[in-house]
Amino acid sequence: MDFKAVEKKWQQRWNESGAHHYEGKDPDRKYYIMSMLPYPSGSNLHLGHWYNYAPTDSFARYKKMKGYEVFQPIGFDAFGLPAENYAIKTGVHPKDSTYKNIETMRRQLSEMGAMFDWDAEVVTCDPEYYRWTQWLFLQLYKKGLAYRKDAAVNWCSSCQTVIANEQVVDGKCERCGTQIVRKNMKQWFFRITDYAEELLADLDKLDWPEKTKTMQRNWIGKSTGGEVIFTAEDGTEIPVFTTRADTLFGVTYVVLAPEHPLVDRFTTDENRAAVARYREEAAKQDDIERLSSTRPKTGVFTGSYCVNPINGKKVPLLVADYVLASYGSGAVMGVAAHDERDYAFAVEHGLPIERVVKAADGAETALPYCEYGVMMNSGEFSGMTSEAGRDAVVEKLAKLGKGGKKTNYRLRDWSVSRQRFWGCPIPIVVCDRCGDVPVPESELPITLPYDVNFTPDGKSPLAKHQGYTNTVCPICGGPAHRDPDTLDTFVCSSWYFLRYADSKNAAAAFDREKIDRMLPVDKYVGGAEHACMHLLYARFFTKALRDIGLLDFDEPFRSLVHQGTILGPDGTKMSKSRGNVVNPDDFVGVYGSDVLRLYLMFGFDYVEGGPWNDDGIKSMAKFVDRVERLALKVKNEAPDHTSASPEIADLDYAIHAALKAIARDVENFSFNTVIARVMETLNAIAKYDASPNAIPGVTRRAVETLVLMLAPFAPHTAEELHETLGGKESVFALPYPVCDEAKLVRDEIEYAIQINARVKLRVMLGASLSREEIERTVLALPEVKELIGNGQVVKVIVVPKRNVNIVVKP
Ligand code: ANZ
Ligand code: ZN
Repeated sequence: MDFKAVEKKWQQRWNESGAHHYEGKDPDRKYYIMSMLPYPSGSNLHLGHWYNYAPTDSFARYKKMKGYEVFQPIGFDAFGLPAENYAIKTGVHPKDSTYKNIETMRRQLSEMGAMFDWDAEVVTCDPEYYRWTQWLFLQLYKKGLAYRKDAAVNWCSSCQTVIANEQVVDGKCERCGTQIVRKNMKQWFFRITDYAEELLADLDKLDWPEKTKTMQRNWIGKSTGGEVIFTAEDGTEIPVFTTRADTLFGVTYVVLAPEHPLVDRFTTDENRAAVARYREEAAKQDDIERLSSTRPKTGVFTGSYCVNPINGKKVPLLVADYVLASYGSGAVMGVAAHDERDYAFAVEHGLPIERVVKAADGAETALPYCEYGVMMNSGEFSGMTSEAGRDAVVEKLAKLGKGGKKTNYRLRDWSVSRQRFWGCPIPIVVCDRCGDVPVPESELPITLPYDVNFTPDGKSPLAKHQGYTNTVCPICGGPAHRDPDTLDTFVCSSWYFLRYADSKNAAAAFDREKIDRMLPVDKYVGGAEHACMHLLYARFFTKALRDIGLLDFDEPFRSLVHQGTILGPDGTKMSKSRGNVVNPDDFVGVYGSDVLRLYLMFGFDYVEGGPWNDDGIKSMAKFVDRVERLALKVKNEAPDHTSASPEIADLDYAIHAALKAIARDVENFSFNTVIARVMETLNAIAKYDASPNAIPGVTRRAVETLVLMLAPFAPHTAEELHETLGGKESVFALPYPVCDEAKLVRDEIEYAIQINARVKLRVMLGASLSREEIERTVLALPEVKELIGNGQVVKVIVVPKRNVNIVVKP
């Protein structure tokens, strides 16, 4: 087959007939499937793109043949650092390189033959798109969900920008691997923490990989415990968060985080210099390092004391960096006997250690004793178990007005300001008199200027562009300046799946009725690395926009699949520096899109991925050839649906057993077993066709079914062969063949015949035969007689429906 001509022909026909355009005729049959949108990088589509999009497209095509109205959009995540960094290196403007790359990718994606609805395309750096990103920002602002504050943020010195907590991996920048430093800056945040509980609880509703849900649960990090209010000598209250209120009688000191706002107030003059020095040192450490259990526990005394509300005991107030400002209340009660870190700190600084919990079984335990046990030396609470005592202590504190129940989340608000050029401008004007003023909606979009010097120097490039920054205040008309930062590109991708459903809307971000009909997304496919970034942000956006009244569903992605990663042939991640990058074009050029698609599905477990190996791709091409040859052979035959024979029964059994397995495996994205079944079906048809009594019309109708079976996985080939066989409509207008259970009921069962426990041959035997009949029939078979030869049959063991073992003595 001239695959190049065939691919072109069908791609053209699909385009001309608008085959992939979603009409939305019957909302009950809508199926919204999408892959995470690509970033338009400089090079061609890489194997990872193919692996993400091609099998997903096959799933979409399968759903179409199952009668769904499938909506499969695509777009480009077009703002972002790589284009800007490329520009700094080469001088090519990010806008120019991005649009050029998009052009190339559009062409390559079309060549893949995926059924994308290009009418729905979104490009996040188009003003028609980011106009609405800005508008949504303003809606969040109005709702109090976007706010600006001076805060310690994560600074990447290589990317020269702030990044969000989610984008810090093991203390390093998610993009470039540079160690992150903390920096105080005025930044925009989205109040994702308002949704911590709902984001956590709704995970239970989602058909997502368990691992990803667990990662989000851990990231949200809910912790239930109590708040205890200590009181300083001057009456100032110091709340601390604890999960172990049962240890309250064992508190021997209280520690504030170095950044805690009360540190100054409690620091006495003689300690001021030491505390100041300590705080400066601590600012250089990142949170992960500060929490490390092996790190020495440094700290300093403030010179002040506070009082334990449960027993009136006076304990010293210290500052130490193992306490994080951003968690709980930024202060902890030091229980040296029962908390490992507190113990290490107390030992290092000579603080007292008081045991107040003992093992429930009375065992002698070493300190620190961190387990739950029985309370001791705890006044009225002595003798209670930790679990009961914890609650009782918190209850008593509540009565005293010195605390109560408290829940904490690890999740922090999402910092969204970026000090870079190639991003969505923030629609806020800063006025000396009026403060932060939102740009009136009628003035959107605030367009990104083209002529900007984006050489990084730690300041936002837009700040240097006078024409951009200088503006007038929308309220007082006085001189003002625009916020010079741009938005995190994850903001752009937090709502693109909404825009897809109404991408041409010039009057609104989207029409509520329309998206309520089309969303949530039924199947979302993309990389697992987005678990605690994009996938969390998109969930937050959906919930926030629901509360603003823009939509009416709670979750954006009903069902999620992560594709695996294809590694280089050497088993490591593909990278230019390792020289192990496999270019899909090399295979598309030689074998065509369908063969590469088939191979990607057959050669890997979709969610596992694995090292690339092109040994098998040739046999995939041969398989496609064999299907074609068979189709050509029978194309002039009339299909025969009526003849019957044992061979035909075998053939039908093979076809319908395959259909049954495919129906199950496709739903699980288990494409490798699906393709194996299609290949087995071809073998069964070829075997039938080679049998002496074969009827060409029977082969013909089996080949028709095979072409339908193959269609979602090799769409161009299937269209062509369907036409060869006389089909008038697109093969995708036909239903996917379904398993006829009746064809699987066989009155014969296959038995393995063993001689001395070794399988020698397999025979079909009537399902209704008794053990004796089976024994007699088997021993009478000429092949069996030959196997026994001169030996003596000692015993025959029949395992019904499975095997017959003949014990023979030579
Ligand atoms: C006293 C205590 C005694 C604690 C004990 C534990 C064991 P999770 O479960 O992660 O929420 N803590 C509270 N705020 C902190 C902060 N800002 N920085 C560092 N540590 C902080 O952990 C809650 C526990 O972490 C709290 O309970 C507190 O130590 C500590 F035998 O209070 B605990
Ligand atoms: Zn003003």
